[in-house]
Amino acid sequence: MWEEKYETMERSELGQLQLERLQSVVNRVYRNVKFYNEKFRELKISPEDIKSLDDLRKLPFTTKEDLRRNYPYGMFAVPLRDIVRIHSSSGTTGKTTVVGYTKNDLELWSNLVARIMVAAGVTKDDIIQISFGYGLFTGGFGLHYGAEKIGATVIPISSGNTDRQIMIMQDYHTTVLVSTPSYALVIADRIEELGIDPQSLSLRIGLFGAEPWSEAMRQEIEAKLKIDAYDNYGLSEIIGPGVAGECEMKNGMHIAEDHFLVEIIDPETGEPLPPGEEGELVITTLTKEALPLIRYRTRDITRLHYEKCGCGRTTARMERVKGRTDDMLIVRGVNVFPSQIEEVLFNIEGTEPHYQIIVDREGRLDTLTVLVEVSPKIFSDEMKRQKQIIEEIEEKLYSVLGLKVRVKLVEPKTLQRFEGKAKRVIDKRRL
Ligand code: DLL
Repeated sequence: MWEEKYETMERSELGQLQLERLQSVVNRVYRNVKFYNEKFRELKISPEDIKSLDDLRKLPFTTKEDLRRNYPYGMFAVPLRDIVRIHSSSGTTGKTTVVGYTKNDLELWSNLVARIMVAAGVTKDDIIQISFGYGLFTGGFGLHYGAEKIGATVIPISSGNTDRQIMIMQDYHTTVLVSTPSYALVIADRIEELGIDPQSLSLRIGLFGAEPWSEAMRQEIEAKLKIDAYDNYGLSEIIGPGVAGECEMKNGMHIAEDHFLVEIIDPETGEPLPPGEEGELVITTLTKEALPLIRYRTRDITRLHYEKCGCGRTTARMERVKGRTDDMLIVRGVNVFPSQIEEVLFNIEGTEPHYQIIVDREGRLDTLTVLVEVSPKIFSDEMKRQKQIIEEIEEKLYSVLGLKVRVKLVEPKTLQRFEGKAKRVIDKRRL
């Protein structure tokens, strides 16, 4: 473990540490961030009211909208001269938000990423190819500094140019691939297409994150690249990657709870839910200096588990993210997460792991169409076989979603590929 003392802390001791840190951060935002100062006054609360961790629920939520309203630097808790780095969120759901780091924040970030890397079995002997975009996105730089921290060899290749990725992987003997899961699949497909035997590569571990992916997709990537694939989670507003990551048990992502206080709430009512219930993840940063956030609503849907893990860590584990409250589709009143469709598709023989979901409206009725690539063999097969596959997918989707979905098979390699986060849903109702 990278920071065993904190990763295996007795939960009562951890609670004490969290409370001290919570009191300190609440004090800091009250004094240094106008937004929080006003909010606290409005709600008639003062930092002294936080006497236990349960008092957290007295504090207001922070939303992405709040960050947007205070764009670009309004939420910073330190003067700009103490900020040494700026990143921003990917802006997939609107105007980007700006995040800042002090020197200490960068040090913390590197250590948190080192934790998730070590948890996945990465060591200083590894050669790590970072195929996340570098730049304003936190993926590239975040994983980069964590990898250097543990003393591994870093190849900062960034995303894109798949053939070059593969050439470097072969020539430089890459042992760890870091990217989005969808880009890992693109690389895996290309390796197959080029007739390269994945066993001839030195790859052994994949660290994937930044977008939702299913268990079936993990198995697909592991089989194609002959590696162990681990999930890791984070978001720019909170720090970037390093918030949580899987250990070798692959049984949920360990959250760095000594730095992040987590809750699950009902996204409709905002009420905290008991452990194990599914809902929206809410995070309070306990130690960040530049941009401390109180009860930040991530919009990510997951569950938390608190039992001790087989690896010995005592920190809470979050389940793989099911989706975001804002990419949940409501089709004829039924809630649909793209990840549910993915799970079905990946378990069907003859389909490729590339798909697109199209929501439209015909008259007053919403329609859901799923385009799925099939293997070249199926595509050239007789109509009967294709019809069977369509029926099989439609039936399985109906049983999972309770919704009639139209399935169309498309030729291999016709759907768009992604080097960063995949965009699989086209909602024509809003266009
Ligand atoms: O995606 C940070 C990151 C980079 C995490 C590299 C992991 C690896 P943002 O661009 O701000 O930051 O996007 C954050 O991405 O709220 C989730 O909706 C989604 N997300 C991130 N990791 C996962 C994951 C980075 N492992 C948003 N599973 C988050 C599912 C994820 N969704």
